[in-house]
Amino acid sequence: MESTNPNPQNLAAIPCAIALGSNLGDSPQILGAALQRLGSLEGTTLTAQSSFYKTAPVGPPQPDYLNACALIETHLSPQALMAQLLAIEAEFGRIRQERWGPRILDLDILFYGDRAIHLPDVHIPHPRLRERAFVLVPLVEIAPDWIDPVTGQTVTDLRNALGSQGVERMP
Ligand code: ROI
Repeated sequence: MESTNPNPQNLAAIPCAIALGSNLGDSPQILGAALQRLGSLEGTTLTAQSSFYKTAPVGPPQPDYLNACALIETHLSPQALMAQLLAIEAEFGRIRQERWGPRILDLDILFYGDRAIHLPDVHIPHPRLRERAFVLVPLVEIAPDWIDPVTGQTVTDLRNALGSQGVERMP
């Protein structure tokens, strides 16, 4: 049916990198289920997932986080993908409250192909990814050679510039 075809022009799927984080509830279960949900989004395939990492909280004192990254290929637009990620967060009970507060599930778009996108609620690449070891360490596992379109550096370069303090790979 034409109206429900997410890709009527058969455009190529765009590779995207997504960050996942949780520090409330059963975080390993939550991240596992969220990864499955990413792969079940319309017009979207989950192509890689990192290990899970226990990470020291950045921001105000709060419990340690569990972080991971995923790669997807999607036909969704950046805005539609963002809306779907917010919907998944809501399914898991996340209420967007305190800006730097603890959360059941946080999903962020890190990269959308090689595009730089600035819309009122969508900023891609994620503006703080270069200063966050809890993002770069999992990401280097699955996308070491991805080039950040803003700096021209690879994810490996960015991680090496930052180190991996406070980030511990889970067995
Ligand atoms: N700190 C860590 N370690 N991991 C996160 O996912 C995370 N997310 C956040 C803030 C509050 C910035 N701190 C975090 O949003």
